[in-house]
Amino acid sequence: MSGGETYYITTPIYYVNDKPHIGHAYTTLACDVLARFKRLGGTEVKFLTGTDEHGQKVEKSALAAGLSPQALVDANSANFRDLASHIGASNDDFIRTTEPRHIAACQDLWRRLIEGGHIYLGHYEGWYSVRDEAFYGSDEVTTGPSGDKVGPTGAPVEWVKEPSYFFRLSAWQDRLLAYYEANPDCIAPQSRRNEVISFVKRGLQDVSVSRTSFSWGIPVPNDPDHIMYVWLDALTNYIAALGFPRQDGDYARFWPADLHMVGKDILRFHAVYWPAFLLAADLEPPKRIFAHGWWTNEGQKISKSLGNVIDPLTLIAKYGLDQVRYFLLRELPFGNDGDFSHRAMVSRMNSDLANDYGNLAQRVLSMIGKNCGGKVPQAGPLIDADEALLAGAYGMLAKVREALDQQLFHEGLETIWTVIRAANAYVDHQAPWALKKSDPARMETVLWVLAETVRLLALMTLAYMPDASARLLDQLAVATDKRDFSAFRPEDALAAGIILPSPTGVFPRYVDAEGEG
Ligand code: ME8
Repeated sequence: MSGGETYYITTPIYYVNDKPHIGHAYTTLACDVLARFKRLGGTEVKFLTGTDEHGQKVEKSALAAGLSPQALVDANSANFRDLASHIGASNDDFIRTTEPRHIAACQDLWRRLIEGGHIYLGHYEGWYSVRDEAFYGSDEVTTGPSGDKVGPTGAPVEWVKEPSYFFRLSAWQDRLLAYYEANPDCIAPQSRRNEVISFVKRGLQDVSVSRTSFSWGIPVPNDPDHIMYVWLDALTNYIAALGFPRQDGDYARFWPADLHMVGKDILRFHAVYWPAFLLAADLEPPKRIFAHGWWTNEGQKISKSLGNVIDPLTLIAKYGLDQVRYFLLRELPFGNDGDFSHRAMVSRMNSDLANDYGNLAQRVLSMIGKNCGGKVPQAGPLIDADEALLAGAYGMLAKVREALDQQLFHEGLETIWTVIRAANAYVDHQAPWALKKSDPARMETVLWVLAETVRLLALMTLAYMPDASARLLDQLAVATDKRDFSAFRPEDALAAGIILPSPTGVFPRYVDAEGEG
C-alpha cells in the first residue's frame, strides 16, 4: 500500500489514575469509526491510543495505594487497553509513556528545543493543580466553596516555587496565529477555533516545562534534578509512536497527523502548546485538532466524587456494543455537550435500530426466505420508484464521507437513516406481499431492490456498528472481499440465485425489567 493515501488519527492518551469511563470510550469510539471508515475506502490508516503514565497525580495515587508508581501504571494501563478492545476499537498501536520508545522521543525533542534556544532555566513560582496537571495564573484562581483555592476547572491548586526550565512560548504568538490563519481547518469546531485564536491574541506567557519537587517523570537530558512537565512528555506520544526521533518509516509516512481527537478540556494543550513545541523543533504541526463536547449523566457532571461514573462495560453488557456505539455518535451533534440517560438510550435502540433499521432488514430477508426460496431474487425491469431508492442508496457514500471528513458523525448517520426511512416507505407502497399472487415477477424485483439497498446500508454502517453490519452482510451472503467501499457500486450488486442463510434479527428491542421501552 505504500505510496497510497494515508491517515493518522489519535486519541488523547488517558491518565491511568482514573478508571476508564464513558468519556474515554467516547473519544476512542469516535476515532475508531473514522479509522474504520477510512480503511473501508482503501486508505492506509494508523490509529493510535494509549496511556499517560507520568506526573505528580500518578505519583500521589501510587503512594496512597501503597504501590510503586510503576506497579500502579502497569495495572491501570491494562484497564485502558481492555477498554479499547471491549468497545471494538481497531487501534493499530497502544502507546505507554513509560515505554523506552516514548522516553527516547521526549529526550530527543528536548535536545532539539534546547539546541534551538527555545528552553531556558529559571524559577517557577505560582499556582499548580495536580488534578489538572496544569499551571494557572493568579487571574485564573478563585476561592472554592470550601475556602480552598481552585483553578478554572474547580480543581484545587497549590502554590509551588521551584527551579524550572521554561519554554519560550511568548515568542510564538505570531507564528501560531499565522499557522491558524494558513490552515483554516486545523482547529474544529469553528467556535473552539475562535476561542483558541482569541486566547493566543491576548498574549502568551512562557511555560514551565520541568519539575523538581517529585521524580515520577522523564529525566531532563543533562540535568537529572529535573523531570519533564507531564504535558510536554504526553504530547510527544504522537510522534514517538511513529518512531521519532527517526524521521523515515512511519514518521515519514504518517506525520503530520491528520487528526488529533480530544475533549474540549485539553484543546489548549493541543492547539497552542503542541504546535509551538513542534514548530520550535522544526517539525510540522498537526493538520487538524477536533475538540468534542462533554457527557453528563442524567443531567449531572460525571465525577468520581458524585459516584456517577458510567462504566462503559456495564453499558455494553446491558444494551449491546453496537447499540452503545450508535447511541453515543447519534444522540448529539459531535462537538456539543450531551447527556446520557437510560431513557434516551432505550429510545434510540428501539426506534432507530429495532424499528427502522432492524425491521427493514428483517422484513426484507424473511420475505425473501419465504417467497423466493431463500435465494437472491431476480430483478426485472426497474420502475422510477426502484431507481429512486437505489439512487439514494448509492448516493450515501459521498455524503457520509463528506460528513465524516468533518467529524460530523451524527450527520453521517442521519444520511443513512434517510435511506432506511425511504426503504421502509417503499416496502409499504410497493406491498410485495400483495404482489406474490398478482405479479410474482414484480415482487422479485421489489425484493431485489430492497435486498440491494440493505447491502449498501450494511456496508455504510460497518464503521459505526461493525458486528451487526457484518451479520447483515452474512445474511446477504456477501463475500468477505466485497465488504469495503470498492464494492459500493452497481457492478457489485447482489446476484440473483445466490442462496441466503435463514434470517435472524440483529437489532433486538430493549424491554426494561420495569416495563419501560
Ligand atoms: O487529559 N465526556 O487524560 P484524561 C467526554 N492525559 N469526554 C470525556 C469525558 C466526558 N465526561 N471525560 C473524559 C488527559 N473525556 C491527558 C491527555 S494527551 C497528550 C494527554 C475524554 O484521562 C476526553 O477526550 O483526563 C478528554 O479530553 C479525555 O478523556 C481526558 O482524558
